[in-house]
Amino acid sequence: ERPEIILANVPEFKELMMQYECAIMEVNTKLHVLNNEFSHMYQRNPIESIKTRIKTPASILEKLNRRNLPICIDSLENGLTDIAGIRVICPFPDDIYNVAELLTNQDDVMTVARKDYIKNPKKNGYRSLHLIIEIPIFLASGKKHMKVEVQLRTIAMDFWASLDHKLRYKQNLKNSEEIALELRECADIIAGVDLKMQNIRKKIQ
Ligand code: 0O2
Repeated sequence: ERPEIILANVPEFKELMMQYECAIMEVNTKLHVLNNEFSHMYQRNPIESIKTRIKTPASILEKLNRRNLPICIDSLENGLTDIAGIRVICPFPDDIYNVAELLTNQDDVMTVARKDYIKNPKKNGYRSLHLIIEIPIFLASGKKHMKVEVQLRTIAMDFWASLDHKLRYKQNLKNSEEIALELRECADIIAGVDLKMQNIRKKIQ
């Protein structure tokens, strides 16, 4: 049998994945609460949509291997920080920072790491705000702290990232250098449009 299928059937692994699912539910609820309150106060939503995912066993094994980490529960709880992932898509750049601040200021949320690829975009043009947060979940056996990766980006940044993602899975393209350059140009244009749209919103308000 394939290694990822063996891993997927280990009881301790299944239990941990269930706990990561619970952690995602907690963060998802926090984000929905913030969105509801904000829209009640300002008649617009700072969150356009939320996507959640649990990393697949195959992807977990690939990352453990790439990072030379042993296949054990400790690696899955502390070595990898993106097993539970939430992507928050916001209409405007300032929404990203507002939502991130309101989330990380909550007293049961601890920020483990923060990477601002909006202020410091990646060389290829990738932009998003990445947070690793730790939140408690309450199980029959007691309280457990779980790490969740939260990626916040605008609708436009998400549009760019989805095309970039497709390119990365087609590495054997003949003209990939040229495509990468064009994508980089698009990323910069998109960043400009995001700010322009935000300024228009401010003028309308
Ligand atoms: P998936 O399918 O989303 O799980 P890593 O690169 O993962 O070894 P680290 O420090 O976790 O190391 O990286 P980082 O940059 O903080 O976050 C990685 C995740 O951010 C990726 O997850 C993507 O979701 C996203 N990301 C980072 N850089 C890019 C990029 O250049 N283009 C796109 N489209 N997405 C990016 P995974 O694990 O790659 O995939």
